[in-house]
Amino acid sequence: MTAFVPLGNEALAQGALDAGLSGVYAYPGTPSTEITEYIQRSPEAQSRGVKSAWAANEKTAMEAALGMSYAGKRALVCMKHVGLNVAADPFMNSAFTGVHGGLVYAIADDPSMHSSQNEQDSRFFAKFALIPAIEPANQQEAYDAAFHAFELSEKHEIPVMVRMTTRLSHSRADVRRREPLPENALALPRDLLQFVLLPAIAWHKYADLLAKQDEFVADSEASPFNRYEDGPDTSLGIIACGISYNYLMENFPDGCPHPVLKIGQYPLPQALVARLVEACDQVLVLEEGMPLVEEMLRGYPFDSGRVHGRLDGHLPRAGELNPTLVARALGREDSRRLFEVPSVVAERPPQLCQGCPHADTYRALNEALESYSKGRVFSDIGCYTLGVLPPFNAINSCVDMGASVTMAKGAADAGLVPAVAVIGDSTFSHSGMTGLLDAVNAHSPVTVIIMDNLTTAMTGGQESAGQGHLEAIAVGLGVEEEHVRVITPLPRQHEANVGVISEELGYEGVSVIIARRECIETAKRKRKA
Ligand SMILES: Cc1ncc(C[n+]2csc(CCOP(=O)(O)OP(=O)(O)O)c2C)c(N)n1
Ligand code: SF4
Repeated sequence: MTAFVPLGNEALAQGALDAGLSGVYAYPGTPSTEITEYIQRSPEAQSRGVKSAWAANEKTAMEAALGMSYAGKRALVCMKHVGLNVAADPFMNSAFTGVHGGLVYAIADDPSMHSSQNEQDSRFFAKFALIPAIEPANQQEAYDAAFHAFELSEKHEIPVMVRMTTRLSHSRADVRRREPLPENALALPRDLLQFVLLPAIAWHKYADLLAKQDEFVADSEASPFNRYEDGPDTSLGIIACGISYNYLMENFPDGCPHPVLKIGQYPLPQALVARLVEACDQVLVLEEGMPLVEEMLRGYPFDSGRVHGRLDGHLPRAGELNPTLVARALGREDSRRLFEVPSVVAERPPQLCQGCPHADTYRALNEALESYSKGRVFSDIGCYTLGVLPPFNAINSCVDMGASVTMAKGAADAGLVPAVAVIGDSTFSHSGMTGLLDAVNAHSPVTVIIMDNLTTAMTGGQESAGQGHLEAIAVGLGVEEEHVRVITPLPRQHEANVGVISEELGYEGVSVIIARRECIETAKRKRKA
């Protein structure tokens, strides 16, 4: 078939389309966003009617995909690593229900936290849920992973994770496409109680899941994503997982002299691992993220100090790997050009765009708060988190999506009154609404400012689920209508906005101020289009 030069994310997306995808369900988050955007832009997906609207959050996305799988069709779910925390409930339970149509979870991890609040390794989640995971090493494998994952998923009636990482998601290489597969027809599961996790059924489901584990290992032993490459120098054997295989090979352009076990499918292929461990004196484990494989090898009788990696300082304990770090771990530091950012690239702290509506909201909020002690603004995650930096110095927390409203409530419960939450429109519909209901039920003295820039700006301007409904949602959740206020964050409205915020700060109940003006970047893009 034809070749093309996609991002890793785009390769996975095209692979899913070619593998007979009927729907993608996702909430945006770097580095995963392009998977869904690619499908949304694809003329082929449009002509086939592949479903691809953004969900309100990762949990709703995963459950909708599970519903599509129930109806017999192939569904893909995409999110960043922290999104999987939000979707953890359906994720874990879907391993018990199993699937009907193929179900693939594309989870993009962000080691080194380029655009994330923490560093996690989703392979642990796959292990926790006892489901297979595929970790592509390059763009071709990302494309092929979609086919393989859907095949595994339907063969074992189990959801399958495809774990991506930032560098693979966001770099390009040529990929050869395969002959596309047709989509599945609409069909109900043979057993109409398959998805009913009542305890009596869940007992059996758990037994089924445990019974499948040996089959998963057998599949891993034979997987095209796992490969044993022999080498003459057995003083060291190397286990290279996912993209770290490429970092290894960059150090050995003429071929690696050591035996290498390339890992791209989990659970670990036990026989292949045993072969390497038995053949070599020492074992170096290269893995992007956390030392999952290294931890599994440690503590076994064969270990006795022979297993090296992130846990014994051969590689840094945290952060992304790169060819230079791998060269150092191999004691070959001088043998190759080091992977360094050229000094011509000047470091520049992130900042709000000139003319950003959030800047005007923060100026008004700071002035309205002048008469109170500092430290009472709980923020959320979005462009507005940049309000932590000068010249605003406006916020005091940023923990996880939705935590602004609930932390403000808890602080108000403790006596910090007024307590302020600032939350974007997308984050509010993702996970702020339930916290607002808690605040209403407790009549907590909190002022919630919804920074409504009419988009999900931070991840590139996707539509936001609550758009057009925010006032109705606030009132529907029980906020009194007179305390649902709308302001326009513009310099010429500054005095009026300070006035509204000051009034609501003085109200000893729940108030919601919607600061509404379109993100100027989204507006520019719309004008250009
Ligand atoms: C659980 C989780 N999912 C996704 C993300 C990625 N992400 C960070 S902020 C954000 C939404 C930003 O939109 P909004 O709240 O409207 O604020 P804006 O950036 O538009 O100011 C997203 C999707 C994340 N950090 N955590
Ligand atoms: S992208 Fe939009 S919301 Fe984000 S800083 Fe720029 S103008 Fe503000």
